[in-house]
Amino acid sequence: MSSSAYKNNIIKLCLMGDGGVGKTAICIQFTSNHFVEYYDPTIEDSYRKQCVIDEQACLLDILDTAGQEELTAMRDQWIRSCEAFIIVYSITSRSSFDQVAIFKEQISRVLDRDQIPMMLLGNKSDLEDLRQVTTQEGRDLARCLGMMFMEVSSKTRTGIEESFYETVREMRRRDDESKKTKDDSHKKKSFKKLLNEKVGKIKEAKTSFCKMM
Ligand SMILES: Nc1nc2c(ncn2[C@@H]2O[C@H](COP(=O)(O)OP(=O)(O)OP(=O)(O)O)[C@@H](O)[C@H]2O)c(=O)[nH]1
Ligand SMILES: [Mg+2]
Repeated sequence: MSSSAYKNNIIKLCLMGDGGVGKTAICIQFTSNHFVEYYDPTIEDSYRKQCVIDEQACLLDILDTAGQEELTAMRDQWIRSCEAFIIVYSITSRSSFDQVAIFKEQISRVLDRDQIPMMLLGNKSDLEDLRQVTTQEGRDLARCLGMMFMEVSSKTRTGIEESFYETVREMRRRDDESKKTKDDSHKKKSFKKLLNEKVGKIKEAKTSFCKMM
C-alpha cells in the first residue's frame, strides 16, 4: 500500500454490498458493540475505531456505503478513496450473493491494480433457517475472486471483530510483499549496474593491453 495515510497507520476501509445485507449493522456492532434492529437505508456514513492488531496500533476509518440501487452513483468515488474492501452479502439472500462479483469487478476496474485487499462476508449467519447460500458456495466464490472469506452475524457479533482484523492483516501482508518486490528489483538494478561497470573496466584494460602489444 503506497498511500501516505496507511503510513500514518490510518487505514481506509470500505464496506460494499447489496441493500439490506447488514453493512451498517456490521459497522455499528464493530465500533459500538450493539446491534441495530431497524433498517434505515444508508446514503453514506463513516465510522472510526482505534485498534491494536498484532501489537501494531492503527486507526480504522470505515466508509459505510449505500447498497440501494438508486443511491450508488458515488460508488467509483468511494472506491478511489479507500485501500481495503469488505464486500457483504446476506446468507439469506441469493440475489445479494449474485451481486458480489459485480462489486469486485467494479473495485478492480476503478483501482486498476492487482494488490487490493478484499474480504467477502456472508452476514446474518444467525438466520440458519432462512439460509439461501451455503458456506461452501461463499468459500468457492471468494477463492475464485481472490478474496478472503468469513461468515458472520452482526446480531450475535460472531466473527465481526475478526473480519476487520483479518482484512487489516491481509493489507499488511500485501504491503510487505510489494515492498519486498520493490527491494528485490532495486537490488537487481544495482547489481546490473555494478556488473556493467566491471565489464566496461575489463574491456578498457583489454584495449590498452592490445595497444601495448
Ligand atoms: N438477523 C440478523 N439481522 C441482521 C443482521 N445484520 C443486519 N440485520 C438486519 O438487516 C436489516 C438491514 O441492515 P442494515 O445494516 O441497515 O443493511 P445495509 O446493508 O446497511 O443496507 P443499506 O444501507 O440499504 O445498503 C436491519 O433490519 C438489520 O437489523 C444479522 O447479522 N442478523
Ligand atoms: Mg446501511
